[in-house]
Amino acid sequence: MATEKWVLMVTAQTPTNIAVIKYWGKRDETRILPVNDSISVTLDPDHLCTVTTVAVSPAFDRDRMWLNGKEISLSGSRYQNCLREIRSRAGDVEDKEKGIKIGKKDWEKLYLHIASHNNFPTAAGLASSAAGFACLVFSLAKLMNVEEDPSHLSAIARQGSGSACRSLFGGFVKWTMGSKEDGSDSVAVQLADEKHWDDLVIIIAVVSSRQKETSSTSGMRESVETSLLLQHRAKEVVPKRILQMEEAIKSRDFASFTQLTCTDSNQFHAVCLDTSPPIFYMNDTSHRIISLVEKWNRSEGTPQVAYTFDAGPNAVLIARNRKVAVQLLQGLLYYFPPKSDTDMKSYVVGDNS
Ligand code: 2P0
Repeated sequence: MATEKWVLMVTAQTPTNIAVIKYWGKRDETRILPVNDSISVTLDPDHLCTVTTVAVSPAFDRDRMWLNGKEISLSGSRYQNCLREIRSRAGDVEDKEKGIKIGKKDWEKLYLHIASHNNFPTAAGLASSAAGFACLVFSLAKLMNVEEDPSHLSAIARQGSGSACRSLFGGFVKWTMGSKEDGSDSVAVQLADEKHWDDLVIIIAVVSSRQKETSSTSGMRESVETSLLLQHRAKEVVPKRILQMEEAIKSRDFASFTQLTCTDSNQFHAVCLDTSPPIFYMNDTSHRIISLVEKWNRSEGTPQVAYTFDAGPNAVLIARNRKVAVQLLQGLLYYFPPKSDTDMKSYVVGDNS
């Protein structure tokens, strides 16, 4: 390692992902191991993403991190687990131009500075830890020359936030729950790449920008402890649904994809209602959007739009193609006209054309 002062840095950008078969419930809280498999679609990198720069220098005296410009603590176990796992896999790094040589062992004595930004307004209530932890792990792996494939990296990102493991890949991604106690087989795998089904357009209708009252982490803990429906869902429903969804994605069967996506979202929210005390993530506007899409799909005779809602009231709408997306946006603006800046806004996030 050269003795003079230097800084080596890497910047990466990682999009968030939207689950079409939901992850809800952990069998191991520390390692973040889920009670069922899940499937998601990763958004385009230009939308709803995190940009992270990681830097290393002998001038740094401790690990530090800034999120959207504000310093945050790295003392939590989720950050510590990710940093430890990455450091333990660090390789030799050489930058001939700068005359920097870092040996494997040197990483134990070097500290990191991390700056992370979400390119999506946090006020929209869609900020997700998925893109954040995926980007952190990916950028650190690049900086430290960690020679692991994305699935192995996904198992590290998973320890930051469960859904983060799915953001290590583009396109359609499955998070396999795994069966090993140490979580080494609880990894993400790509089912289909970004180009496989690029007709789809994803529209996010921001219903409320308010912070959710129950975090996903505590909500799923309460569901695991109290909901019998969650047990039934994890054991009996999701395993079959995962196979059906894999088939629907493979064959680009939009009717089947829509039926599975909508039903799974509704069951996830039914589990939330079955939790004691019940958790309400959707509101009246969310329910009105569901009714609108259901009526439209029925009147067309064949599904045009799939809906899915995460741990909040905002609608994620997946249109079968660009033409349908335009009609959908017109419908949303007609039925939910924005009265002011703070009213519902729609963000088209999946339009590649
Ligand atoms: C999902 N959600 O599959 C589901 C659907 C929300 C509803 O993953 O505790 O932030 O960090 O593992 O990943 C949100 O949960 O929770 C989530 P932790 P995470 O996308």
